[in-house]
Amino acid sequence: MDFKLQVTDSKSRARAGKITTDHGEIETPIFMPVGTVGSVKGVHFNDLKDDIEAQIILGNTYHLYLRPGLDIIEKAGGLHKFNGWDRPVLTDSGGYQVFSLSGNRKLKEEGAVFRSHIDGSKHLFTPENVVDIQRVIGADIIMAFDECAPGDADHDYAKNSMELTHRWLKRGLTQFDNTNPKYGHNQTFFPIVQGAGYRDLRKQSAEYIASFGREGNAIGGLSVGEPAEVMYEMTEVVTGILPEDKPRYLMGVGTPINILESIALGVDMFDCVMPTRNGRNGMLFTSRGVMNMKNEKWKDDFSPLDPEGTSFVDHHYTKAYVRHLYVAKEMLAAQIGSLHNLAFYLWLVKEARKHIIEGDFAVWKDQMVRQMSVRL
Ligand code: PRF
Repeated sequence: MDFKLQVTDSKSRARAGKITTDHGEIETPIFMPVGTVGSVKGVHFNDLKDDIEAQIILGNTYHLYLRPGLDIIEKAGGLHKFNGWDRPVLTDSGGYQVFSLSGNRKLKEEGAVFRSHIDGSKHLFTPENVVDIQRVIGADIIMAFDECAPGDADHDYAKNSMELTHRWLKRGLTQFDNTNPKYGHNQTFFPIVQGAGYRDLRKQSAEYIASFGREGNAIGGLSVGEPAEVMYEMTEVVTGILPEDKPRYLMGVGTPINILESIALGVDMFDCVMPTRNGRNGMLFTSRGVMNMKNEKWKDDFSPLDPEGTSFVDHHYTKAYVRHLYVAKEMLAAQIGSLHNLAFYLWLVKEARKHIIEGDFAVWKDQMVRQMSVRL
């Protein structure tokens, strides 16, 4: 993997860059649609590629390991061959999913013992085996195994959790550096900064993570229930320490406003279930604000879904028709909402990139934040 920092904004820490992988280029800042089980829920790959031009998608180690299982993925020749997505893929390590999804999990020095949310079977994830699993999946970018402390963790808990994450990182790196890709394309490994809502821990973690000089770095443990100001403050501490010449990935963030504010703080990569999950439920993000498509007010509004939208669905369907589909619980409603929201997120980061390059990012960002705060 290679990262070229192209432009740094003079009035904020925002950056424009380009990541090159064996599966193609990624222009940053970028949003990565979430494809948990190897599919972006409700969205065909031709729409992802040709309509909204997604450059990279995310998959989850936890889900893919449990189902369909590594034997099937390996037999297919890796996830790219299995699902037909030939652009870059990043896989999350399972650290976060084990804690948020599986019942009675137990943390040990060795790793995390957990029960499958599918059939209750017992499994162990270690910093080593999640590297092996991500090798089999064939992700272009592999994530370290970490513990994401709860948003309200006290300092003691957060410190111990961060130190465990650091010890796990060393083990994961050793495993990564002593194993090889399976399918002929290169893979890279991103460590993850933790430290909950504590400046001292965030600083310590960012310095530790930076010391490894890996090809990219991630910020975890944010957007887990803490106030947005805390998230921004922690992000600012960390981006002030992580190397300038490596991409920075803020995990699981966030709303369109969170994304613009974090780009201003020097973040390059994002993922979040929000566009697809909220899209399925009828909450649509636009450059003029948020629409609840189930609302009565749209019932006879025959204007296009989003006149300023970039996707086919924005111009082809009317608000009244899409509202009807949601009310009737048609699966097409969820498909339209997901595609619209992903198109909007990808437009937003592309536009941010354009304004960083043109030099008026800060002004544009403030204007967009105001516009997007409206409830339509
Ligand atoms: N760690 C990992 N994945 C994550 C997170 C984390 O802290 C978060 C927190 N926002 C989302 N996804 N491995």
